[in-house]
Amino acid sequence: MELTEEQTMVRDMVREFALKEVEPIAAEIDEIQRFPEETVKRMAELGLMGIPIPEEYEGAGGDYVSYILAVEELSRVCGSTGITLAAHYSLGLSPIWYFGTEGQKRKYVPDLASGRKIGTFGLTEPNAGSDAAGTQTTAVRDGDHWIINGAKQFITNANYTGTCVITAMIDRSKGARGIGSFILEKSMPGFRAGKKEDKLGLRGSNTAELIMEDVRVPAENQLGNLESGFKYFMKTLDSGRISIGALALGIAQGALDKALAYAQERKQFGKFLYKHQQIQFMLADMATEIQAARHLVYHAARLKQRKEPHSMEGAMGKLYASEAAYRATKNAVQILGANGYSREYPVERYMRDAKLCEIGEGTSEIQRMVIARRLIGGNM
Ligand code: COS
Repeated sequence: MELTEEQTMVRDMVREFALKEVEPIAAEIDEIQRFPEETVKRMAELGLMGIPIPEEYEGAGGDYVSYILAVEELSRVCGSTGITLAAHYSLGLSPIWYFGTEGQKRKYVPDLASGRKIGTFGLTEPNAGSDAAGTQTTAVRDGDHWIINGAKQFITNANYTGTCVITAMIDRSKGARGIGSFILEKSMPGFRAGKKEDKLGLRGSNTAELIMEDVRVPAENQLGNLESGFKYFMKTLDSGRISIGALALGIAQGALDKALAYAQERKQFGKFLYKHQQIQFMLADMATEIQAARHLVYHAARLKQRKEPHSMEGAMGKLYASEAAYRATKNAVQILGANGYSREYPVERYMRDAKLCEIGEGTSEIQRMVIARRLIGGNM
């Protein structure tokens, strides 16, 4: 697929880093659910934590497609590392970068873009998952502060976050229009991470609760106003879904890499697996779906880069790539047979990791809803 010279350079650099420093620990961090702080530090040194952010704000001054390529390449060897970067950049840093005031950007973006701090996004709650507007966290005005109370759930990077953007209900009578967005710092009294989740997949990524008890947040930390708070979160998800598409794409490609290698090593009935037509068909379907997914995800990324609407295209990329990744990883396990089912080989990890892509940042059902709404709205 056509990439610029710079995009190719970023992809190759991340590929090399991923193979040398990420893949060797991928099984271990999955097994013991260890967040790889050393990898995040290295990603910061390599400028990966804020690829599309200008150098003036301590980013790498690259483009959005390069960032998507970085998520894909990391996920090709380790989905946990891929989602750590995707959640940090697309969900934690982006709302401040795209919707913050100049003062908010100057205060928060450099620490995030340089990787000195990790970003998080607090939307999901025990009763507000797919129904994003169902938030029960509240923000009550007190002079020049907001007092925030509530709890967020399944928050990626929660135990390691420095800066977090969250939603809170200001005026329940207004529904989604009564929700505000706020920037919180981990150091604010009353703000803490809670229980870490024990997950099926992406076990090297950190997922935990965020708890807010009478957190006093300065009024200037509100992101936008009451009219825009919820919309900024929805727009953040529109773009975030492109990075989950890239996560799925990387996982699927990684599974195909492993299945292809195995099919050329393992002999059954006197010939290599890849010479059996059933295996060839599986590999061909995997490769075809991965290529289709890549077109959809890169297309959405290019729209985002050109600042064009990409809500539907991002949802299509995420939906297709996630479902293709789950099928591809299941096939990879099947091709490796009993070895595929064993933890000695990485493909069972790929399959567990792929499942999250059909759930996080909007389930496949939500993606279909977003796509259908755009179709009915005539935006095709
Ligand atoms: N961009 C800009 N504005 C948007 C938007 C988008 N993508 N999606 C919705 N909005 C706006 C609407 O235009 C509406 O504004 P007005 O009242 O001014 O017309 C407002 O937000 C409320 O929208 P709507 O009425 O459509 O809200 P719903 O409660 O029906 O829910 C969905 C909309 C389902 C799309 C939303 O709840 C959603 O995306 N849910 C999934 C959340 C998710 O992905 N969670 C995963 C965890 S976060 S990692």
